[in-house]
Amino acid sequence: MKFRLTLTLAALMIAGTAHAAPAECSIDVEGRPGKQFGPDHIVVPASCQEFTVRLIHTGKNSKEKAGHNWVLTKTEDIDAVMTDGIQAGANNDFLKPGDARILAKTPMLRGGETATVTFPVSRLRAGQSYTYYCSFPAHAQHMRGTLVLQP
Ligand SMILES: [Cu+2]
Repeated sequence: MKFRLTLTLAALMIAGTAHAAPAECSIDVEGRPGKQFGPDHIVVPASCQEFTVRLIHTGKNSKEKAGHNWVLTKTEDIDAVMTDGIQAGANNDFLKPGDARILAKTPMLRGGETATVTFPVSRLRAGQSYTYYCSFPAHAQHMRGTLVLQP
């Protein structure tokens, strides 16, 4: 009886694994105290249909004091997106509403919060440099990373 139960549990665990999203099509990104993203480089496999980023704010501050989000743009767009975002203000998470240059984004989080964003990989092109950053004022200088599509 005990042996059979063990087998059943093992089968359930295998079934659970099979239903989970492929690990390489998702990644956890930590927004850390000291305005750091970990990791600061992401490689998206072209074999993925969609890619999911789970942002974890590992700090303790409020959203107003030191919020973190994860915003993806082409590297050449980031300066203009940031300039427009600062003008859009805190009510818009420092992002211009409807900005088509923003390829993916999470909400602004406070310490301890987690958010997930999933975007179609067809949005990315091989050979194009992408940058992700936190749009909270004065965070982006340090709080940014690069993303590429792996052909
Ligand atoms: Cu931040």
